[in-house]
Amino acid sequence: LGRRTVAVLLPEQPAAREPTWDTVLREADRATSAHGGVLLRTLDPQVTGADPLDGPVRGPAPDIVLASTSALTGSHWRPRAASEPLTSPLPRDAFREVRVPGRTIVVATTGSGLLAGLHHLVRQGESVVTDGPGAASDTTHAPALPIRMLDHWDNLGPHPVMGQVERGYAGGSLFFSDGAVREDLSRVAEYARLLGSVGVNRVAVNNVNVHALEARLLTDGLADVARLADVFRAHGIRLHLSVSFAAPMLVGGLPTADPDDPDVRRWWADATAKVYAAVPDFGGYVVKADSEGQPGPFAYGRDHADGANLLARALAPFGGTVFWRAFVYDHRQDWRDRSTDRARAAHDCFAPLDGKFDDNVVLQVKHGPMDFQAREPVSPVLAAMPHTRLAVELQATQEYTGQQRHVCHLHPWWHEILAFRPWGAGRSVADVVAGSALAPGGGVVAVSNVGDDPFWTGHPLAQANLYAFGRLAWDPTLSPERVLAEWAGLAFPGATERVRSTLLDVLGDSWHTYEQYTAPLGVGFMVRPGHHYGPDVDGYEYTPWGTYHFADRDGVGVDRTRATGTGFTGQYPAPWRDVYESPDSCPDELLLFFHHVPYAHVLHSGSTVIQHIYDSRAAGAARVEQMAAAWSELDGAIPAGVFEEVAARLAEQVRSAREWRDQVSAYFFRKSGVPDASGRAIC
Ligand code: GCW
Repeated sequence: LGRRTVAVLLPEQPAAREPTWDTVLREADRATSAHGGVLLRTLDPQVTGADPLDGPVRGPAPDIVLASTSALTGSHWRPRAASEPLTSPLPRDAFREVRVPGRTIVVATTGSGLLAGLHHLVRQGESVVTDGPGAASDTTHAPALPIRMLDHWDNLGPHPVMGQVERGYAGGSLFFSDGAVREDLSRVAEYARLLGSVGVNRVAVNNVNVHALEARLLTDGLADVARLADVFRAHGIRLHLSVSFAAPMLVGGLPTADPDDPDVRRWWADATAKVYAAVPDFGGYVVKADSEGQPGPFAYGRDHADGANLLARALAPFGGTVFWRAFVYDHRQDWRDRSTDRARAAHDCFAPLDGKFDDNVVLQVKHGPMDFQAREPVSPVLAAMPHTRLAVELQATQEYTGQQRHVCHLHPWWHEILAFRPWGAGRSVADVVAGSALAPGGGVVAVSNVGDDPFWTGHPLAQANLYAFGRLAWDPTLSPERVLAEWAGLAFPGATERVRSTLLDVLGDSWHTYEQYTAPLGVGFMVRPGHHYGPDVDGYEYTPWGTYHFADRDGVGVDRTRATGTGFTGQYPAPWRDVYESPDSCPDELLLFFHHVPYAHVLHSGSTVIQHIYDSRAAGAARVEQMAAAWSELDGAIPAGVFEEVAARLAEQVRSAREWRDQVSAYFFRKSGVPDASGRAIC
């Protein structure tokens, strides 16, 4: 907030005070005193006059006022720009920004609303207070999505196969070390602050693959979980745990985890009551059930509504929520079986259960029907369950998008997903997860890309994905360009125009570039099995994972049509069921997701499939070389540590993109025998 004078007016009664009020004071102090500003604080404004600032707050007239609506009770203060009294209550997390020439006032009813307002002001930099006749305005800001959540896939200690953070590319866990919650949570406090500043309001701290040790967080670990919850609470964030569906057996010693068993129900009710005794505002559970080896209700002949409602009923008396993941498929498929289609699995399992979930169940649906590939269609589950609270799950951790060694800015992709209209016109995915009259919204969840790395995200530029996630969860309509420019300004304060434009250049289109050198036309999974880094076109082709491209000498792609394929297109409502059904109308970028076509098939772009494979690989790798060259120009213009870290990772991205180009091109040349029409040499 620079050299401004800031007044903070908060309620006087301790009962009405939330922990976030103190954070507002601390943050306002941080944003002013460090920059030569002045903070006028009062917890007892004793508002009587027309302008409370003429009364209790002594000192220079404030440029900025942050006030809770309750602290202004009794005040008749109403700046000319204000369309209604400043005391009018606002919804949770919302704030009002009233500007008059020379003064900006933010009011909110809750601490988290006021905190959001404060961060909003900080983001505006110099223009936080404006003069002149055009400076009067009154705007209410409220998050579009009620739930803005990050899931961590952190284990308590190193896991023999996955490491401490499953699919983590930013070091170890921020929360856990040596099998327990860290003693020193000061970095977690910085993390909570960071998340609060971008509007994240829930966090799940442990992996959805719940191993034996982590299953005990729910019981033996509660005192430590409570310490973590305290840290997040101060920034308006509720804590969640991932739990094992078999917890009654694993930690409770019962012979079964059957949702219909009264002892099982009692066990969950008791365990949950103890969680709330330790963490009164606990958010709830996250559950991966019957998926990739995790236990679930299928073992007892029950469905996923039975499973989810079991936990929901334990949480309901305390206001908790179950985030039940829809990522359920057969990971032991026979690759010879061409009729089973993994893309169908979530819809087949969940769509028939619409309307059967309790009100405090959120069904958490991965954005695509497969698994966070660089390109997939939007999951049809998001259009199939109008009576169910739905959340869309994104993956900030770059499992299939370069593992934070590659620059891959995901906001344009996420923006496209949230703006997708499953019925062609009308509601978008963002609207679906915001809720309707039939079911409240479940919001948006991202798998976190953060660890104990000094840059938080391994690749320093991957911070932009974390930032974008928070901002798009607050307002999915924000343009990726605008948010990226905002991030660049905040992450590199005082940067020159040249630095900023290079950042935008390197990051802006990097998802498309990544798609170009890796995954042509909607084919996914051409990665090294297990760790998923680098190319291996047939790596998953003859495995049980259901992730095939079916390339042969004549063509490539998966026939998911109703006419001749797996029928997956039929899971979409019109018009998409028909758009995807025909190769004539299917968008190029998804062609091979929905169709098996000959290499000579001509795309809408005018190119053939095989020539597109060659051209886009070459273009993608060449673009990465340009990105690295652009970055090298920043030597000396930004902090050396960041410059060098990014330069080293870009060198690896150049190497890896060439490897992708050459392996994928060679593979399809050898399969098809069709030479590259542009004359490029292919091995
Ligand atoms: O993409 C797969 C990952 C698994 C992950 C799983 C999931 C946590 O490879 O590592 O497990 O998705 O989302 O549950």
